[in-house]
Amino acid sequence: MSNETIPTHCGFVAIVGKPNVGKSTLLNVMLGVKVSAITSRPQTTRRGVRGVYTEGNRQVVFVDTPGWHQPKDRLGEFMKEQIDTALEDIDLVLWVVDLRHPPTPEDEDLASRLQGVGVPVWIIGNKRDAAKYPEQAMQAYAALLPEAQRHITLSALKDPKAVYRLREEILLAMPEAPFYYPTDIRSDQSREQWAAEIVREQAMSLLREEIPYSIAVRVTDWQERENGVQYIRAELIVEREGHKSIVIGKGGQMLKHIGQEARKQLELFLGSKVYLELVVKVIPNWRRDPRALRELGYE
Ligand SMILES: Nc1nc2c(ncn2[C@@H]2O[C@H](COP(=O)(O)OP(=O)(O)OP(=O)(O)O)[C@@H](O)[C@H]2O)c(=O)[nH]1
Ligand SMILES: [Mg+2]
Repeated sequence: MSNETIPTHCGFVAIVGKPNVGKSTLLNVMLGVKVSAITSRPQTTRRGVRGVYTEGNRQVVFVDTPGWHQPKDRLGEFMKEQIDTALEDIDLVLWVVDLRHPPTPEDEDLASRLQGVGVPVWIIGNKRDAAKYPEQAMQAYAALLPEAQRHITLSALKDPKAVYRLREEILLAMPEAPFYYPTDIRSDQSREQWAAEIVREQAMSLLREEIPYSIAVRVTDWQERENGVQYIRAELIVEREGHKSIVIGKGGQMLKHIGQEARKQLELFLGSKVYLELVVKVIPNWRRDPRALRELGYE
């Protein structure tokens, strides 16, 4: 009959919320691959990470963001800017909240930021599996943002089917527009950035106290060797000599452990053997040093 093509739908969706509520977990489940680092510690995500999901003639570009918090240093300011950037030119906001706890002043602060955002906001009440009073908690969050269009409670960790249902509704809400990314793209990160995040995730999980926050990771070499082994060299950057010896650990045990765990993850996702070389370097007070932040990709 006619050679009309089916129109495509595509949009940007920002995932925002306080630290540790499960934003990155939600994104990874939605995509079916690990795009964003997850740890049990708040402030894991440091930069806006785009995850792309395409199904048929519809595409969603999700932007995972750092947790909403009061910045204490230049890195914190960078993280806050990443949230502002993610809220520009978007079609939908997912405000993720933790149903285990009632709202705090930070939620009020974020809610008032979202009031003027000009696009629909859906409140996603996460960690339903571990919440005693999920309905009451959701009501309290909803009261902070009466204009929110939808209130959805789920468990990103324990109930992937609920996440897929949410993904379906998001796909349907996308406006008519050309695809922003090719259909085989899952993330805007380079493979080096992604691998660095995997290493940082393991370092953050295994180290204690303030050390997780003073670590940055960069991949400085990546080669495919003749036998199919991926050789990856990564630097763990710390702020002080004292931190360096903690990251290396007694007899090198800590660094070895971080390397083993990160290698497992990398091999799982790359589907090939990985030789991971880790070195620890000191850049004094890098979180406050604009040049160092730039070098580490936090600019
Ligand atoms: N019980 C429970 N835990 C969850 C759920 N979703 C995420 N978590 C856990 O919550 C912790 C934080 O998850 P993340 O996905 O890193 O949270 P985030 O909001 O991205 O955190 P930041 O990047 O620090 O802002 C991890 O230990 C997750 O395993 C859930 O549905 N139920
Ligand atoms: Mg995160």
